[in-house]
Amino acid sequence: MRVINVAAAQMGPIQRADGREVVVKRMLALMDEAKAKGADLIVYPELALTTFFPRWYMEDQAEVDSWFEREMPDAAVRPLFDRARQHQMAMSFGYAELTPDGHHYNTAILTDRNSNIVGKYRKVHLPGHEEYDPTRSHQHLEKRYFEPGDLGFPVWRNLGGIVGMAVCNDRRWPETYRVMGLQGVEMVVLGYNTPSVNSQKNVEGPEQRLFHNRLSVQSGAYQNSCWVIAVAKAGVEDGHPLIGGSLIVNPDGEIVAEAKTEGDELLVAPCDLDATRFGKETIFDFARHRRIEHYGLITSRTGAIPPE
Ligand code: CDV
Repeated sequence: MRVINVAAAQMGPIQRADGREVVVKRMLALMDEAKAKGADLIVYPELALTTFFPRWYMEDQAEVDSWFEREMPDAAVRPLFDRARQHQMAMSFGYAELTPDGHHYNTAILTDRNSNIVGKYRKVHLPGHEEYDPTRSHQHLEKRYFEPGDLGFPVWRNLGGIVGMAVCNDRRWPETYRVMGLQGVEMVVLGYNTPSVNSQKNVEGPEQRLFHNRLSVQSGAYQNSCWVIAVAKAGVEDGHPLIGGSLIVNPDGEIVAEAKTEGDELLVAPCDLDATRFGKETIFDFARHRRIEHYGLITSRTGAIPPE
């Protein structure tokens, strides 16, 4: 057995006025609870340090940049790194990254037990739109504030296993998991901020959104025989509701833990990486069963083109 005790640290809402110090205090409380429960790895949501700012239409670039971190760790976040090292706990969390040469990404990092950053991922599948859209019930301006990630879907050796990352909307795309699956991924960690209602279809409410969350995460885990840890930022941020429903899913695609609230809530589960082997050696033994001669369209065509 190669067990990683994983803590999925769902976070309740962060209001626009909440400073990073307040948020980091909440993250530290979750980390201390995770330590008390024997966690080796703690996973926080997408954009864990701030409110989900892409819901706000902004034209002033200085205002936009105030939501981004220019270095990692910066002063506000350093206590998290210090506490994680003290606890000998690996961690992953999402944040808005502004690089020294001016690029903006929706980023997640992975650290080892000594708080060294061993992995960085930049969100590839950016949802939403670039300009203010009055037809939507709320704005989702990720395409305005972020560039698509430029790092692909790498995986890293950490905690005795092979770990990959994704961010929110990436979890809905089978390509996300498969590219990591082809590198032998054993655990995918991801965070999300999913509005409880579809901004373009108001009958798609929280129940259906939670269903799509489970469907995406469970199928990604099963079809690549890996653990998936999916962690929400949830609850009502300045009047805008986000679903909870954080999940720990095993390599059979079964849910082993699921959040019950829309607040700060910790799920802890022992995840045996050797449990990934059966699927990887049988029905999803890629080397024996995949037929890449038929998959060319996946990388040569972006949008669907129906026959004449
Ligand atoms: N933050 C996200 O990527 N949210 C999307 C919403 C817009 C659908 C998601 O996939 O949950």
